[in-house]
Amino acid sequence: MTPRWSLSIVVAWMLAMSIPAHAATIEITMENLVISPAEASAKVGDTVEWINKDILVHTATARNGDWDVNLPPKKNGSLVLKKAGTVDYYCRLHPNMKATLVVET
Ligand SMILES: [Cu+2]
Repeated sequence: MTPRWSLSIVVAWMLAMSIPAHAATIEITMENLVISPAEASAKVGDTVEWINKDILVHTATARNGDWDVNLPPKKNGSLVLKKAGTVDYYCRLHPNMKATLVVET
């Protein structure tokens, strides 16, 4: 392996690693009226994708009013996180469905 070839591998690896580090997608499942995981952590710029596996409509509604994502039956909904903080959210239609999202800078 020539030094030049190995350098290009390192550069390619760094590029590949830097993309998910800046914008990950966090998947959160809603199934049988339960949000899982109940506590998820993410960073500003990440996308949160809720996956509704139920045949009911759910929402992911932030208690602080920052966001309100509608999740039709068997559909996904996503959101790009814009600010840091701990956000408690719930389903407006099934208030027992509660979870927390910890967003770091
Ligand atoms: Cu619901």
